[in-house]
Amino acid sequence: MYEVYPRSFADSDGDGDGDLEGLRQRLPYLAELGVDGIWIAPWYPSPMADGGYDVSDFCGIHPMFGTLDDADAVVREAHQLGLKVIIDIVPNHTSDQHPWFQAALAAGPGSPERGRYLFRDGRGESGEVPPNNWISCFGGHGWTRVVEGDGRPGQWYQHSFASEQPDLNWANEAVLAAFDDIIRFWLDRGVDGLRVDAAPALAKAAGLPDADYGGDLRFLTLEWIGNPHWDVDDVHSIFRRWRALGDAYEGDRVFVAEAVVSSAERLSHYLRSDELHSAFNFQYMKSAWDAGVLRDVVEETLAALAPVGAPATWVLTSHDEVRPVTRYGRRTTSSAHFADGEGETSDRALGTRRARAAAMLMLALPGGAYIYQGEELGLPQVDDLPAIVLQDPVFKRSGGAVRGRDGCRVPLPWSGAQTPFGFSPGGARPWLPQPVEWAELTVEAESADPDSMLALYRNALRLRHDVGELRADEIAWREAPDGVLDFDRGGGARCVVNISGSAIELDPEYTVLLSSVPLEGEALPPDATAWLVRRA
Ligand code: TEU
Repeated sequence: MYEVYPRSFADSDGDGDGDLEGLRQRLPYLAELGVDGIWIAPWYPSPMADGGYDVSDFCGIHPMFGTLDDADAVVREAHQLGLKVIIDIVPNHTSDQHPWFQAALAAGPGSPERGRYLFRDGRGESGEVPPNNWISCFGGHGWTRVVEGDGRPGQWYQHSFASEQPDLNWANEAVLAAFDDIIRFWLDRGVDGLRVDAAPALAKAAGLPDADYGGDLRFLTLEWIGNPHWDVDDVHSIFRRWRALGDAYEGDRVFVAEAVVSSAERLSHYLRSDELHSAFNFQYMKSAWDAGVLRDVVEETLAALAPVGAPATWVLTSHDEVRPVTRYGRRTTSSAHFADGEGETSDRALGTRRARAAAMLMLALPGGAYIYQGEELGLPQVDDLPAIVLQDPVFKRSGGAVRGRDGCRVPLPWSGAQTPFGFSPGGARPWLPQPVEWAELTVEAESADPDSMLALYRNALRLRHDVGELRADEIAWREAPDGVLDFDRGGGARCVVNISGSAIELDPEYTVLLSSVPLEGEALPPDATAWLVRRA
């Protein structure tokens, strides 16, 4: 699957923002790349306080992106090209500009309108202290106080993310019923599935008790156990309801959870046979470039998902993460938090080399894989965007201490030697500036270079289709030196990843199908991966 971040994919009308017509025109590129489908990040009307994850109408299309007709055309033409289409649904919160929230502000305390959200009176003498100690993912506390109709400070509302993203109250049947209709609206239009944003956030512990963050006031959901606003067990009844709703449709309709939780075992709960179908593997995505760590995550993932019969997914990055060629070239190669590794210098050549090896590892594992737009071009994180163009609420809410995620959202370079590199027609200025060095990283330039990252992704995806063993369910580990991953796939195929400091000899009984670096003789150098097949 290929993640499309529509604002940065392709701009057809020259306003510097990507749009659905731009996406439609470029669908053949994705079919040719060899992916089976696309996941489109939010395309809804939105004030863009959080890159479109602040939705003001769940059944519309942002005018920046086009119209519902344009969305239908994307789905129709994707299907004609054999691509599935999954769209993002953002059920945890709305925009503060959503009519529901505006009605809640107007209606006042105790109203059914406020009951759609988590409004509470404050503590302290005049309600000036937030109702509890919950924090926001983007920094600061997770409550904002409103001004009531009489002009006085009044109740507080809870938000797991920015203050422009009030959390919905999923204990309220009216919210459940409204989302049933929203999900049907899109399934009726023919989308193949929904990616469920921030799935573990939906349910909150009854009574909204204080959380114990153990002194670390960061949103470290990978580590949270027993948190009252994340991965609360009540969340599962919502997904059982959705599964029943999706199963009533003809064809294969899937739900994909975005669920950053504390273990593969906790994740497996979302993937029980009557809940969601698959989930992004954040344990894997956030792992350091380290053979032992990666092997442990692969084994834990497969062991945890087997009992629920769910397929694994493997993913290196997304619109929220530091781009792999930058991350793997830093000293800190893990990414538990947005800020991890920020400010460290990155060795681009080393990072690119490792990202190539990592891509081949990911694509050799049993299950699905997600590629984020630009990953296939080896784009680096743009970590020197001027502060004036930064839009991520992380930047603002951290008082500028954390730059945030804009650096992985810079518009794609398609062709030509000058910005906007074919992203926009007529030389328009893209909404985030592209580095001039991206002339070497355009689709056009990389298509002409057999050693490019794009060529590697195309070759790897083609082999995944053509060599059935690479798609087998089984994986069998072989004894390997420290720092080396070596496993069989489906009998005849084999993947070797060298994360040790020195070259290793490859088994002469095998021949190389694909390697992440050119090989000299029978040796696999450090930070490289080879796919092998047994000699006839
Ligand atoms: O991200 C939510 C989410 O769970 C992650 O931000 C997670 O908390 C983080 O990776 C911690 O490791 C989703 C979207 O992907 C993101 O772009 C939105 O900003 C966010 O939801 C709010 O809708």
